[in-house]
Amino acid sequence: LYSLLDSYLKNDVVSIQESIVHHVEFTLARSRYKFDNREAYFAAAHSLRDRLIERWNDTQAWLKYKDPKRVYYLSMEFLMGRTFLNALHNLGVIAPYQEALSGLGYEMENVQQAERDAALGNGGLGRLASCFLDSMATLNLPAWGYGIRYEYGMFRQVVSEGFQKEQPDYWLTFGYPWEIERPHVTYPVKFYGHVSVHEEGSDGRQNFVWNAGEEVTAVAYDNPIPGFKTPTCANLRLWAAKPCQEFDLEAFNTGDYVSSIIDKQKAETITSVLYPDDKTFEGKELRLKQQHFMVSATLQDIVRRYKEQHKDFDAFPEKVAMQLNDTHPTLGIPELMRILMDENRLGWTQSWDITTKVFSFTNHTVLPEALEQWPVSLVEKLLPRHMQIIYDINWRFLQELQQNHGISGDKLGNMSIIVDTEYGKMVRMAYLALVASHTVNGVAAMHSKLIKETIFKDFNAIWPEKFQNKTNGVTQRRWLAQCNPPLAKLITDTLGTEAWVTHLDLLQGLREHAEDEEFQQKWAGVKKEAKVKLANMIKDLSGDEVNMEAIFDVQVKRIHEYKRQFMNILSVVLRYDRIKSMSPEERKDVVPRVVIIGGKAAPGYDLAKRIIKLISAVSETVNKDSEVGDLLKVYFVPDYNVSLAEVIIPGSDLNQQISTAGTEASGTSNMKFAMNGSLIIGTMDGANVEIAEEIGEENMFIFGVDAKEVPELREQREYLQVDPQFQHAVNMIKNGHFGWNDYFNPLIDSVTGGRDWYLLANDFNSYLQAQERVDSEWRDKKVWLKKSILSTAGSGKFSSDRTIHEYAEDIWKVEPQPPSPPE
Ligand code: 26Y
Repeated sequence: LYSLLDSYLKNDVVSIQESIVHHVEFTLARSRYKFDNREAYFAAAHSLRDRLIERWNDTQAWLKYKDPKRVYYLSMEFLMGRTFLNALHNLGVIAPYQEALSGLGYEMENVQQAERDAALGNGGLGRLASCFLDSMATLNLPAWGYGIRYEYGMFRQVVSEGFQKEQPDYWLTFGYPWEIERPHVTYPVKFYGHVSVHEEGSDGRQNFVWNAGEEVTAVAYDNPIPGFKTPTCANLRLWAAKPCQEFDLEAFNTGDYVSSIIDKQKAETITSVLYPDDKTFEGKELRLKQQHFMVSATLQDIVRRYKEQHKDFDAFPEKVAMQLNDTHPTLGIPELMRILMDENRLGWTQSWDITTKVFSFTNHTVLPEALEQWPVSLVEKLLPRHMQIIYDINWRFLQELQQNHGISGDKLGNMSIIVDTEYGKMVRMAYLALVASHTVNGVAAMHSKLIKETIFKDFNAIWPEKFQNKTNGVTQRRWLAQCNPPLAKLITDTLGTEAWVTHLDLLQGLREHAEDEEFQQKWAGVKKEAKVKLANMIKDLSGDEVNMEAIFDVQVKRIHEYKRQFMNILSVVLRYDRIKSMSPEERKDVVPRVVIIGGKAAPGYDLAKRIIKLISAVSETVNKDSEVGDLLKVYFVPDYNVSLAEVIIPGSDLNQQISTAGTEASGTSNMKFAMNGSLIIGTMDGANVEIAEEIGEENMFIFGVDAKEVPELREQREYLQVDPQFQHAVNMIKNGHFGWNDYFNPLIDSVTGGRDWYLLANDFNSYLQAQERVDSEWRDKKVWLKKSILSTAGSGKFSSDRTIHEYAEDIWKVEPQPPSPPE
């Protein structure tokens, strides 16, 4: 149990080399005299995995012994990226591994590159879940993540002639060394069929029996999550679907053996692919199956673990907290009710009391098109018992509204979990999550305020105490220490301590050096190193050598109208036009820019795909224009993902966070950029507002209307004067300056003629002025460097350690459980 205090596996260079060579020979079955970079990676990964398993076993044994309250983070997405460097860093063994590998003839840098990203998420929400795991482990919290082991992660984006093409991401091809298959941890998950009712017992209580029409097996895969320099190793348990052994034996006796096998294979399709759409809800049956599959396996697992140590359910709320990452795992609510009532014979009142004490829920968006509403007919067909329970929950909830809150009529209908629409009856998942959760939170102060005033207004009126804010954060281990070692070293040297890696507030200590010229020179030096890496990446993808003196101006995130990449490119078009109209003499004063844009469009999101084509078209025209030369370059970086972010973010000078105020719930890349000394040009939206509070508005380039002005401006869109520069940029595209004019018409239509839902035209002038300020401040290197230093210095609040600490204290009521030796 206490071997972690006295590890069996040694971390000296020779022991590490022995273990690497051992894995080359016996795990990979390659010759120990001849292996390539990829094999070196797999062998080193397996050697590190051994060390993780040791910690994992000790941590889990310790938790079983202590039996504290645990927290489970339920999420349909975990956007993990690579694990190798992260695990090395958190275990504090980068240096010996580097030496071990180089002694064997391998460069750490090349070995690392052989790892493929685990991209089991779309964007912000999935990456947040991954940052949270890192922080939970680092804070020694008794925490597990639960999700799905998709065989195909986020698609690979290939850009061909400017058009996005989606390619499957079969990330498991050569095996994934960071997971541990648990063939004995399996649960049956049921679908379809019908419910029968039996009167039973002396109390005459009804007994509901769900006779399923289909059953699949969920198999656990554990992914160890090491904390930074703590003995704790948390767990991410991902479920894979396998055909069920016992079920439908009947089918095999009908004579059609081959079709029966093929039928069985269908079970596996449940976990085959991540849905790549992160903002428009589509009521696809397979997606609902995925959600139920994940929560059913998870709840069976959690209940089994609890029952191993407790004879009844009385202590369940003192031992279990579950966080729902958006509404995607909300079916966990009726599933827990079903398990308690139908499988453990608890009554409704006790089951409901338990359920409402264990669940809490995070909302990540106010955009109506992203809110999940499942057709009652579909839920009824797939999960008949769950639909009954949802009806019961709703009925009791509506009773309560009438009796305790005097609500009736339309208002009652507005709050109902089940709503009648033109497409039939729907289950509003956010309302179900809200009714059953003890706490709901938004992800930045502004967003948490907005949900109380808009989508959850009526609920806030009756349950104001349910609502909280938990401003997002990111892990400084991955997003500063690991991805930017030169900057990390400068920070450590300057502060005289490495403690910022777990106490990010200490970055404040950089403030006093912000104007120190010698320090500024060092700062400029490390920024240059990071820019060189980014420039090399651009060289690899375009063949171009970019101007290192240029502002590296970056916008990387999913492509969406509300994020306004279109507005960015319109300003680039104007900049291009302006340079073209200048005399050679005037051009000497132009501040050079390298504009970098990256991000994936949901495969069915037509306008987003046209935006990608537009960026590519502008890029092509601008980059080959010899008159413009290196005063302006534009690149679309294909296949933006976690690993590319780790190069792009440190190498940027300026980052764009330009969503229409009130639309971006938080944003998290804004925090990563700030940590890495990149200046923000952005709107007062999401977490930008709090970032401005921390690093000072004067150190950012803030523009645009306030969220509170947006609804009224939207009303007036038709009558507003269109900014002439906006019109000019739009006309250039329309007139075919970049080719493909007809193809861009739908895009142009979306922002003209009184449409422009996201107010691009309205914010454009203010945006251009902010861009002017960027140029003028860049000219004064000292001013820019000072702001860059202050950005990093002010980013301490945005550590996910702070966020997780708040969740643990205010919502989960769980405490750190650092393993310690016996008394
Ligand atoms: C239901 C389905 C269509 C769906 C799938 C994924 C809906 C939403 C999502 C993902 C949403 C998401 O990534 N939201 C982002 O969450 C981040 C973490 O809180 C925020 O920083 C960011 O502003 C928000 O857009």
